[in-house]
Amino acid sequence: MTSSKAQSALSQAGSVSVVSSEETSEMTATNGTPENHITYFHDFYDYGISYMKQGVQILTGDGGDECDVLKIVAIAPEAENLTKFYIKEMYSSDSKLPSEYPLADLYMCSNGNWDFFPTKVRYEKYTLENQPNKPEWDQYFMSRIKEESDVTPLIYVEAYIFDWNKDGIEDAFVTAGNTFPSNEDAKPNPPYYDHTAVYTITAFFLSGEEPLETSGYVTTYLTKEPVNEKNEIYRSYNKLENDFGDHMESAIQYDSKGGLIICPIFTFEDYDGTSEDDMILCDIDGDGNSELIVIISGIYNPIIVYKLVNGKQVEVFRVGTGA
Ligand SMILES: [Ca+2]
Ligand SMILES: [Ca+2]
Repeated sequence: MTSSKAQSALSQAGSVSVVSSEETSEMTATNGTPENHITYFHDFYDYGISYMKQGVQILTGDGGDECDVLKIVAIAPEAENLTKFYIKEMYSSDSKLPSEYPLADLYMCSNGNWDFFPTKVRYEKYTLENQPNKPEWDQYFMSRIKEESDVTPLIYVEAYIFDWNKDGIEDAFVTAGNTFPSNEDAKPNPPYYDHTAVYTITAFFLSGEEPLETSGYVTTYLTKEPVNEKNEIYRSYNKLENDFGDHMESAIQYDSKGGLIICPIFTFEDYDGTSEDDMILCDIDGDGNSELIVIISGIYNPIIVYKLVNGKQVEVFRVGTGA
């Protein structure tokens, strides 16, 4: 990294070019895009996600972690020397500030030169007062929640909406979840029912296809039995009067009348928060069609690239994170 930074600085000073003469001639030959082109996704690291070499995609299947991928693309230009294509360009324009969009400050970087975001995305963030009316989504998420509990409300968190397969029917990448971070002083306010669940589920709805759940959990281990280290109850809706138990998140559940209430959760455990899977629609390989890039929440979880093949989503590449 240090030597590239030095190269970059030298380049800016005009004394050394960061691209080889061979690469320079390729660039001029194909209107700004070299024959061999690479695209990285940048968050903390630079993840190679497309490397087209003489018309053939090199990054396919399971690429291992980002270090393994860097070995595969070893002779390709390094990410920090390339043009940045900011993910905020993916979103259709509305009144939101760019910073209100997921991943808005992150970017792709590439030596390609084409429209990286041909499929525009509408982003919707939901509140308890403003929930979407989507029976198709309800059907999927309710069936998942009811695998574990019949008395847990369906709460939507956010959705990315677009038309990836261009059939005029909206496709959506949707997260539902009934927990959220909260740490103000709180008294117990447990749910009315005993057998409730907490969940976070992200699913992709491509028109004409079965929903694809990218990640999710529904669990019923959280009960009204007070936190009590001796009894190995480390997380609960209740705590004993003078006992420990940190409050760092709450759940949304039903009261006795079927209304929604906020139920503080008390815990002895480490709390690493809940988060949603993120997604990007981006033409990473320059074929004019967007790929769906899913960033599974949580450390060590992969970044997965899907392509549309005969109208269906097909996983073509994954790279592990957190190595
Ligand atoms: Ca569609
Ligand atoms: Ca593409």
